[in-house]
Amino acid sequence: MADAFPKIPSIPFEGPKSRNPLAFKHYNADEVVDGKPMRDHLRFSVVYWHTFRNRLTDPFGVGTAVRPWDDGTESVANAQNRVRAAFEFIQKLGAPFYAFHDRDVAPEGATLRETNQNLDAVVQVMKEEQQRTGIRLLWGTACLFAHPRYLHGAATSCNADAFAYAAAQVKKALEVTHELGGAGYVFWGGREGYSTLWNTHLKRELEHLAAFLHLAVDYQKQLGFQGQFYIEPKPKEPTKHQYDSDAAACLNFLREYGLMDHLKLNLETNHATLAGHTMQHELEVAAAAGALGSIDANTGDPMLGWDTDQFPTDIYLTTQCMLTILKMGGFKSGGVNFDAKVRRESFEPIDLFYAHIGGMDAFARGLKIAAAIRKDGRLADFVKQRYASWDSGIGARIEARKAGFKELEAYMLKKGEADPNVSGRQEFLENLINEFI
Ligand code: XUL
Ligand code: CO
Repeated sequence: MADAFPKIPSIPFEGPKSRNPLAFKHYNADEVVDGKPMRDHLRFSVVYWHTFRNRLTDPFGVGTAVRPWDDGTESVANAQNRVRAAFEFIQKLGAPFYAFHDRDVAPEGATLRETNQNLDAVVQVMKEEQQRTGIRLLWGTACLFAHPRYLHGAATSCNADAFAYAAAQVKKALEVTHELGGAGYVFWGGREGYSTLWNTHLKRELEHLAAFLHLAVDYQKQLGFQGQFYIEPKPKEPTKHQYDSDAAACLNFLREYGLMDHLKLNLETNHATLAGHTMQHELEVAAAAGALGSIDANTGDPMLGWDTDQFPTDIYLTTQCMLTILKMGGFKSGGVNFDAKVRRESFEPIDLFYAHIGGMDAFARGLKIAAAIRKDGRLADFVKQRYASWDSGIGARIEARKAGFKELEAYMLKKGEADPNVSGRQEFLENLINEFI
């Protein structure tokens, strides 16, 4: 196959003074930050679905994407060629990972058997391309939301056959993820939710979702797949209410059904904002439970209330992400996965490069800024001081569960009043952060 991006060289690092739009200004893969090369901190990943399958349609218009390497057919040969174009892109960009859904990479056949054969034929090329380039799979997943068989959901469908079909599909997706040496596997509940409660047995659907995940864990063990399982919260779209609505709801679900040891969270910025949270909130909630696994890096548009999946360029956002990730000791199996798409107006192949370069540079800056804030230490010291009353005396006795209500009453009767002691200093801290940005 001829090169898909013949005019585009491998993207170099040229530093902040460069004016070359096809160069990194901040992402320098080998540069050591806080004891580790940027490459290993950030573990950037390109998504197959948006970058290679999204035709840039919207509800009002057809696709606009110009993709000269793609003949537009649903043939296996076209799917195999697309893989070669994808790996050329990822290699030129210098991202170490990618992620895909089963149906992104290979066409659905007339039967499940034929669909599985199509997938095998394309996975062979993916394997060859992984070996040729050294690019690795961050995670695989199954598309359990596009086909009409899943219109009522997959694991939470009212139809047991839809559950069975989804199980067969995930079984195969796990097998190919394992074959490709995937570092993880994601469960995003595409249509696992409801449009109206008038027709929905909510408790039964939740139990089915839990059963589905337990069956997946069983099969993971049978396969010997060591990759990390993740669940990806999202509150709405396509359903009115998705069961995995936010980090707290996912954690509650995992705890209720005995799944906490088996799944971590894959958090996405635009899903956080749809849930009425900041990404920083979602990250902190997951990290506090020891369950922050990976992130889908993107952003929404505050003027648009839907899942616009834009590339992240906001340095405050990337700084907040990297502060929590550094605090938890870095990614283990996860990474910064660009679940983002170019705008419908950005239809040329080169726009895919600009988009990813911008996202990678924004995260590289976020990483450097977060590392500098941590090295400076004033922010962490402030927080530590703010809770100093818990480090000794009555606070330490409460934390150790030694003081009961009787002792606390006696303590306050003697002391008289709880002094608000110090200001929260929000403005002071916002200024402090701005010293670094
Ligand atoms: C949908 C979404 C998915 C998951 C994988 O909003 O984020 O692409 O990341 O199924
Ligand atoms: Co996502």
